[in-house]
Amino acid sequence: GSVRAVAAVDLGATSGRVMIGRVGDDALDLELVTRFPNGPVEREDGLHWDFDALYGHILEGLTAAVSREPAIESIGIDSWAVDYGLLRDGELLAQPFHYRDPRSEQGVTEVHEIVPFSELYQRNGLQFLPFNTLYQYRVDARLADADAALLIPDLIAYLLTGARVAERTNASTTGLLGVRSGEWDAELAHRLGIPTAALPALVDPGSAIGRLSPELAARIGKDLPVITVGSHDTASAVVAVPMVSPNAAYISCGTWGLVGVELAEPVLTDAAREANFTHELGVDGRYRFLHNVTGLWLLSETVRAWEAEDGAAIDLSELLSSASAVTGAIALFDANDSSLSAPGDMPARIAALLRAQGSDVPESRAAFARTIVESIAAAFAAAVQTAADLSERELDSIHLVGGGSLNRLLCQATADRSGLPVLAGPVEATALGNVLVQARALGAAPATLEELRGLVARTHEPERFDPR
Ligand code: LRH
Repeated sequence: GSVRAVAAVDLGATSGRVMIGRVGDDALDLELVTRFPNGPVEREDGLHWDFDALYGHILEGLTAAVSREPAIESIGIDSWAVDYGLLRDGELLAQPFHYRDPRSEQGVTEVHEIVPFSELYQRNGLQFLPFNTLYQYRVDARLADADAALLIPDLIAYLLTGARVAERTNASTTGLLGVRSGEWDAELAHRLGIPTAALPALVDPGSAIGRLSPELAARIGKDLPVITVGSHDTASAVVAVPMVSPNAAYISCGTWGLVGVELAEPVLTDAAREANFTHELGVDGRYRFLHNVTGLWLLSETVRAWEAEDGAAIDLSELLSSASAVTGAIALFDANDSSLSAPGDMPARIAALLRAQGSDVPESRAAFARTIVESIAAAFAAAVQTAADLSERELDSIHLVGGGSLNRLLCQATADRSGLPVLAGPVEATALGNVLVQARALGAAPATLEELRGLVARTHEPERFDPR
């Protein structure tokens, strides 16, 4: 059969990319067009994203994609969750805040005074994360002046097409969707003083929501539709996890490690709430029953601090191979400790945690990196076990996708600590999931998630790490 092409915009917390995806009967591949850096920017009023820069990179990337592959038929956009921009009269009110900005702490206190967390969990099914959008909205004074609040991928789609929608998988991370209904919980918003007028109509992944404005069609070189995908990056990643067993767990590992299983029904028990397991909405109405583990953030922030100290770049693969060669006892710390969530100073903060628990601080950088990777793997293994217990499943394997799947030390350590085989890859699961959902909407890919995953499995065979 013929091969069809789409463009995928995929924005992670540390880098973004525009890719060409090609899909055929037994073909699925990605071509990188541009990759650009992303990260927190400190401004007078706190940590932000440089949204204007991101948008500029996206337009350049789409233009280059169409010139390389004129057969591109549509555009799909995904990004990290929870963050948003406010529009008034079609203009962005300010550069969006970064979810690591501490302003949301006050929002947490205020929201939980009005609606206790146990009630919130029954309503929205979300694990507690201090930056869930509802806490941010609660302390955002500008929300009252806005006529729309759009999550990052929806904001980009709006700028491209003029269509204002809220794609459902990402909207579920706001905390304002009913976990069972998948609709805005207007009563909850009302109690929290969050104006519902700014919340756009919800749409499912796979909807053609609009076409490029004439001006942008001319600039990019083609009049294209924007098709919603699982616009929460983790939702797109889970689409492309090549799970063939119903008893597989997944870990989508980039800045975060999202660890869990896919469910058809929510598990809204006290035990799930106490274990802080979330129910984010997935593509095709599935639940992403998972826990956020701090992932490669710990390593990238550590390396960033060492590079600043040295005034020179560090070769990550060299660091990891020397870390693999470290022998002897390895100290572990709690990767999820809240003291590690802000940017900056990571080696010192990890050392403080180790000292506070009476552990020796590794002296060499290799040993320090080993401690980080093993601590992440230990947290992954614990979360997999909790997912198995809470969902009452006998798990037989762990799929590890995303950037972390390239980290062989992490894959092996996760297998060793969980006692389960780790099936690593694809590294670009998120972009693949984005491409597949567009292709399916165009009639160019099979109908069910199981078939889509089968295509990923056939074209991107995972690498197996058996527990030792
Ligand atoms: C991963 C991710 C994760 C969210 C966090 C804000 O990129 O989307 O699923 O919890 O960023």
